[in-house]
Amino acid sequence: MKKLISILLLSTILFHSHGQNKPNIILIYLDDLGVGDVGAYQKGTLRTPNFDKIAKGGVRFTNAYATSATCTPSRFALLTGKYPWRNPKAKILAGDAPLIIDTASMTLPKMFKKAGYKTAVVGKWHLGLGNGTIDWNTAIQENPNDVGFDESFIMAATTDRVPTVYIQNRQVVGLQASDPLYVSYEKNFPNQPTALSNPELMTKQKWHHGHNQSVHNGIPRIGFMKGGKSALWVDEEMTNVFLEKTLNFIEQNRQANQPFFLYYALQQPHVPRVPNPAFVGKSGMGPRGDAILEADWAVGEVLKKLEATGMDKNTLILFSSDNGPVLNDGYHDEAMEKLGKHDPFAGLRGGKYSLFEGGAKVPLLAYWKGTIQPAVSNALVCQLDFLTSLSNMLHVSIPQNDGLDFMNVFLGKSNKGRKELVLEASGNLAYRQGNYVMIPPYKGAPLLKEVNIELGILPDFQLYDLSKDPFQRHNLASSSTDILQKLKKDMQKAIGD
Ligand code: NG6
Ligand code: CA
Repeated sequence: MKKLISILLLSTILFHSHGQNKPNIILIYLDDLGVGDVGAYQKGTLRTPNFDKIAKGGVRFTNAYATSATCTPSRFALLTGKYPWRNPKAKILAGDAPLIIDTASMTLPKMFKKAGYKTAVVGKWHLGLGNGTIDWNTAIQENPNDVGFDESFIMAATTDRVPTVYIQNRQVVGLQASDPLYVSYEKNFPNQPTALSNPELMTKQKWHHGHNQSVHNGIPRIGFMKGGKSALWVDEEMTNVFLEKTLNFIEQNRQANQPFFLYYALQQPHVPRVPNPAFVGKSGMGPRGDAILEADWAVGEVLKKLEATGMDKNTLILFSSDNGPVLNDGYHDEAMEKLGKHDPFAGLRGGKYSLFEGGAKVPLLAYWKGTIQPAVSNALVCQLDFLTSLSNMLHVSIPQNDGLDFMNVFLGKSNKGRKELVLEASGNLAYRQGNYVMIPPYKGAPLLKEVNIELGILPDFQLYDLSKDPFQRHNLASSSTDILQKLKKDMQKAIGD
């Protein structure tokens, strides 16, 4: 008996010292990927074998949400566990906006560090940098490394915003002192061409709305930029650049037998969609479809790496998107014209920017070979809960936030998800409770014309029963008045009014 106890003790110690009880976590986060863009959801016609491998080998959530219908607020909630509408700065940010996460607050990577993990972000940031005006030519203060990431290799904002450079930790990559980089979102620099003054520079894509300021790599962008020529990225190479950093980080930690958290934030299929030539024409749907196939390939390379090293059995992959899909988001890239029968929206009303389901409803997959049993879950889940859920799994105590512990739901062991959720689009809120969603009255145009998306904004209350009406065609506000009254009251409570 004594012998057995000491063997057990010894194996526990060994087990712990090798960190094997702590799974690696890879959060794969796409930009504007719709539910219908993941083949496994069987809503569209695009085939995504690697996304599907995750979907079919893990839990595929059919009732999953980002907190918001745009990037910055969704990412803010993802990393802090706080509702983005509590932070007035959590709006789509310019490329030179200051960091909007309080460096003193708890974050997903900080929580992992408390548990002994190494942490990294590779890809799209869009949560601001610096604490005021930013000088791109010196070490950047207030960056991902100040909110819990040991390593960062990022683009500042979006692929359609300047500066079009990579930033590794605090430095713009490849910058030469002889050609400093300047950025402005207010006015152009003297004698610098723009898409308006020099339309001939747009050799790769033309703007449809917005996106008519500085031009780089034949593509017009938002914001003005000057200099930094040696540091400017080549859009077609971005996937390989981010993938290489991702694989290196995984390999380093494998060699060190070190548990890690990797936030792999791919740029696809946000505009401008500029896939590597290897993927051009592959989808038959133009650049949007090709960009998704490129992302699917990159995710496949990560899976291959995990499988080849046996790390797949000790790695939890969470896969999702920051907001719903959009077709024409400001460039002439044939996203609409070449769509065919594909449906990124999975039939949902609205899309990116919208309070309707198409805005914040996203694909969400959880995969952990040998630990998660393949399943489809219709539990109501939200990315807001990742921080709290994972902290409980790792027994790390964190200050309370808006998130709740649904780790058993994410692991497919329970089907009891959220009872309620507040969704956000452009600062406006909707309230979900059970199968009902209520959208209070808001002022403004109901349709975002340029992108052809209904925003969910109407001058009257809207109430939908998603169990019977997932596409939000029947407003029950005037017929189900009791339910409406209850949701009004409960929403006030939820937002703390
Ligand atoms: C909008 C841009 C859009 C996209 C979005 C941010 C215009 C006209 N539209 O303002 O193209 O960049 O911001 O997308 O400029 S997000 O996914 O990062 O939230
Ligand atoms: Ca986005």
